[in-house]
Amino acid sequence: MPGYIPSPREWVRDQVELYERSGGTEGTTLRDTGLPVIIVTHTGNKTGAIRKTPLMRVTDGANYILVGSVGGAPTHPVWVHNLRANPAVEIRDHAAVQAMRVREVDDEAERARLWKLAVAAYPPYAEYQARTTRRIPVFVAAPRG
Ligand code: F42
Repeated sequence: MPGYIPSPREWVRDQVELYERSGGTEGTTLRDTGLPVIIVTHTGNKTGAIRKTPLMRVTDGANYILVGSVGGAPTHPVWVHNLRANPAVEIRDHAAVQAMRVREVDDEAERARLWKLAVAAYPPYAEYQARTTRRIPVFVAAPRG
């Protein structure tokens, strides 16, 4: 069984390392924005390896909203394919770690409601969607079990 494979992006890898090593008391915001970040632990769809992806913290009650924006890049981030293949994830929000299950949002009305929450939490998401022709994937993560 392959274990944990850290992100090839140094700043992402460093954020995950600091966030986890501090027990969720340091490295919990996006660079100088001061906006909160969560860590999503998921499974590589080809390697089966453990992957850890920091994302902006967007909540809807007990659920988290995961936005595959990756800065408005032309292709989906790889983690989107991992979540589609294996929806069981773990989410760390500061000190709290929870087993969760994700589903991708297809319904337009639901997506519109959640997109508003996402943009309220992190306004650049609107700019990222304007920058790309792909429809940015949105997932809902709900507590498992
Ligand atoms: N990205 C977002 O999309 N949305 C956010 O809200 C967001 C916030 C954020 C906050 C802090 C921070 O530090 C980073 C943040 N990011 C955000 C960036 C995010 O953490 C990811 O780095 C970014 O979305 C890119 O994700 P990615 O999965 O495309 O990452 C690439 C660079 C990556 O790690 N690729 C791996 C690699 O080795 O090239 C592959 C990882 C993988 O899962 N491989 C699969 C496997 O089986 O292991 C197989 C791959 C396949 O072909 O299917």
